[in-house]
Amino acid sequence: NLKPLNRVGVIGVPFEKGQKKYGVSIAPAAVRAAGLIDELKEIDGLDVKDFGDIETSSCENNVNVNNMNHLPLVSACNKNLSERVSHVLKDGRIAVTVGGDHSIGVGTVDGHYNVNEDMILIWVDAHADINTNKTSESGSVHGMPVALLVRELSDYWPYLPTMDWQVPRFSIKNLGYIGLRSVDKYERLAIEKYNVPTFTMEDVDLHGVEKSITHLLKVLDPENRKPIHVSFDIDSLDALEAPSTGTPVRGGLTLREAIKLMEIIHATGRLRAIDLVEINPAIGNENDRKRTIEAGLCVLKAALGFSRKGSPPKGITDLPIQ
Ligand code: NNH
Ligand code: MN
Ligand code: MN
Ligand code: MN
Repeated sequence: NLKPLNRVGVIGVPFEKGQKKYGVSIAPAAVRAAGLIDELKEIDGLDVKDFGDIETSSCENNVNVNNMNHLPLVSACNKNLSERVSHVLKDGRIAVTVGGDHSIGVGTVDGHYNVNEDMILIWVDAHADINTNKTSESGSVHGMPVALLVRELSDYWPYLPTMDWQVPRFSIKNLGYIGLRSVDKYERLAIEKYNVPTFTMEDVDLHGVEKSITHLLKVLDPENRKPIHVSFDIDSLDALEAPSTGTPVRGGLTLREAIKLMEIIHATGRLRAIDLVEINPAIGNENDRKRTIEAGLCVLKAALGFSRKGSPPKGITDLPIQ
């Protein structure tokens, strides 16, 4: 049985070739500079270890095979990332991955699945990221990670050069969505075909974020025993809360809703991996940048046990006497 873990391992992924805009690759440095490690260390009882950044191949490779931009670079980065995530998990830590665009979800989920096939995946995003190369209108791999990961869709892909290391074994039955509000036509078809439990913003508005995530967890894991992987796209937040991202969408989660969502996930004691992706510090002004990074930090901290109630002084039971 899974017990709460109070150890985390942080991984940075300075990678942006899964989408077209400059800037997502500087997010790990920007989030670190904003105090990521120290703020996590301030969480009561949390043991934080920094596993550094993933090597990302910088060779300019503009090939666009099969409507998948920079596939060899995406593949190489994710192969390294998958191994690093597995390593962190085997070290008995929650894998905290700061991207990078969302194509890196391929590596984080692959690395998690390789250590624990029981894992369930909560994809928190404005988008469903379940396009294949045939259905994608952008050719950007950050819109395809879920389709690459799930075994049920493997027949819908051609042979993908450089991707032999990644065997899609994760079942779509263990996937749930929350936050969606910009879903492409074939993505909607896939979600309905496989009956993926999905709380769009429409559903969150109807039921509230607490009931939404509680229901999702219940459906995916009625016995409360499976490790949880949360892949959090910053654009799940409303564009007002997180403006510095490549594809902002209005009408999203408030920061308070996202914090509540993460507090509920933390309370399960079963969170084992969390990705924070798509922060783009090169978009917007200083204020936008600061707001977006702060929002990301708040989300990670809530997921890892930061309490809005504060924490009492360690080993002390009374106020100091004069
Ligand atoms: N669905 C679009 C695509 O496939 C947009 C994806 N953009 C994202 N996903 N930011 O989270 O290109
Ligand atoms: Mn995404
Ligand atoms: Mn998105
Ligand atoms: Mn706790």
